[in-house]
Amino acid sequence: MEKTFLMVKPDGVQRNLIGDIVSRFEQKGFQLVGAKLMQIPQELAEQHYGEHKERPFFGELVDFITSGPVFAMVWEGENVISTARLMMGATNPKESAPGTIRGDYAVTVGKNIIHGSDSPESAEREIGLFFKAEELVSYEKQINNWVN
Ligand code: RTP
Ligand code: MG
Repeated sequence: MEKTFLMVKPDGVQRNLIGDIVSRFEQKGFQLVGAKLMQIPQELAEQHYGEHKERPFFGELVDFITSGPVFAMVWEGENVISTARLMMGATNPKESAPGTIRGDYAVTVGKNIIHGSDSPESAEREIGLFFKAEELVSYEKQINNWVN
């Protein structure tokens, strides 16, 4: 089953949005298979956002993501990578639709509440950066028979 890496960023944690965000993905029908509240070390932040190394906002991005605790999660489900991106909304909250997480809660691109892997390759890479294999669980829920 497909897995993705999602993370409530420091602004989402500070604004008490962990519960709402977890609830949205649970209610959609996805299954949580790993989670932890953590403070991201500088080196991990630089690796995680490595694709943006040359961008002018890289320094700010790393400073922001290391500025306070984040809630890191792995979610599982059919098409979870692309569907989670739709549920998050566009990167810039100016363009994210109402009903999406960023559309409902964010105003500026630098504080856009949630991160989500953008492809199967980045999902695998990011899950590996943030979680050890033994921190993920595999379990069956009867409710999945009503979703799939
Ligand atoms: P994320 O990686 O955080 O899930 O966001 P994303 O895929 O939607 O967007 P991405 O292009 O990967 O950008 C990563 C994060 O960088 C910040 N950003 N700032 N100042 C700017 O112009 C700018 N552009 C992007 C955003 O916080 C974005 O989420
Ligand atoms: Mg991204």
